[in-house]
Amino acid sequence: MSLSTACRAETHARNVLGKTTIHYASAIPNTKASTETTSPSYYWDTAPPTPIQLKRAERFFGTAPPKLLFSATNFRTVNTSKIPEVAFLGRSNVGKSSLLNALMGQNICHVSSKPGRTRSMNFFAVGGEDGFGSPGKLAVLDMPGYGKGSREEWGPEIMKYLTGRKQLKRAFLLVDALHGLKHSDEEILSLFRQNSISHQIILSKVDRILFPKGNPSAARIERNSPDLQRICEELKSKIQPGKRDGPEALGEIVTCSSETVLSGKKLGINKVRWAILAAAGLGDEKRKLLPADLLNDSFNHTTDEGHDITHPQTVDAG
Ligand SMILES: Nc1nc2c(ncn2[C@@H]2O[C@H](COP(=O)(O)OP(=O)(O)OP(=O)(O)O)[C@@H](O)[C@H]2O)c(=O)[nH]1
Ligand SMILES: [Mg+2]
Repeated sequence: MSLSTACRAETHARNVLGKTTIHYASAIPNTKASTETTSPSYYWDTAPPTPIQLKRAERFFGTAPPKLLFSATNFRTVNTSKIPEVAFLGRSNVGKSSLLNALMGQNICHVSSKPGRTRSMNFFAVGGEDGFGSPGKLAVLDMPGYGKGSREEWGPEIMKYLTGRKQLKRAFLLVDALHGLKHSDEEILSLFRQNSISHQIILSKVDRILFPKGNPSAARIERNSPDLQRICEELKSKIQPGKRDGPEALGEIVTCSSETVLSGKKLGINKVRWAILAAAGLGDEKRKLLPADLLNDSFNHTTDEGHDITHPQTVDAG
């Protein structure tokens, strides 16, 4: 994608859906300040993250290796914790554990092509020590999926967690880009609204839309983005059906692929990272990025084998 095309997509492309203006945040241009090529995400209640915010989010997750805090098979056995939490939910096989691995830069969650692989709620601390005894400033939570291959009794346990957990800042609901929203997703969306649980949609496995055949490339993103845009537009009315039964999903749909690397980064992962920080109230961290950080990508090195964050010895203070 040319710089001018990307800038145009980033700053000008807006689609008016009903009374809402959607900011179509497409590939971030390949400038020295940001080398990230990413899939288009959709922001109509919020502003798309800036390159600096994306870098900050990447840096937050790269500060220290993730740490498994605990696993629980029912809500009663969930440990107490003081740090903010975000949870990843969705149908089995939608890509929750893969996304968490991509976010944390380590293959720490179990991934399988067989639905129902994750069988407990797994809490991971990220962002480095909080200074009050916790190994992380934030906990991210991998949940068992619902639907095919899942255990019947998970539904009530997940709901107990969602409604009873004070420090839960947001539930991220993954929707498979190819399969779209299913009845079970609509049911959980309705429960989110009825129980006033803050939630937003992540569109997973977008490589299947953007690169149905052939290798990932910025040109293919540009060519196939209208398909992705159409999927998001259709989702919008379903996730924001009006406030009749409670607060709707946040008006942003972040799209990602945990298995596609472009320009050395997995597609859309920094945008998901930023959405997490924003949800947890950690987005306004005062720590400054030095100009060198924006030019030097060395702390987030990706190999063909996967996303691999090397943790810097020092984090700039201030
Ligand atoms: N094409 C593609 N496949 C993916 C992507 N993310 C995950 N997968 C594949 O989807 C399958 C399921 O991935 P998981 O991460 O285990 O899914 P899950 O939602 O955690 O599944 P459960 O734990 O069973 O609920 C695996 O075969 C992954 O390799 C993606 O971005 N693109
Ligand atoms: Mg899983």
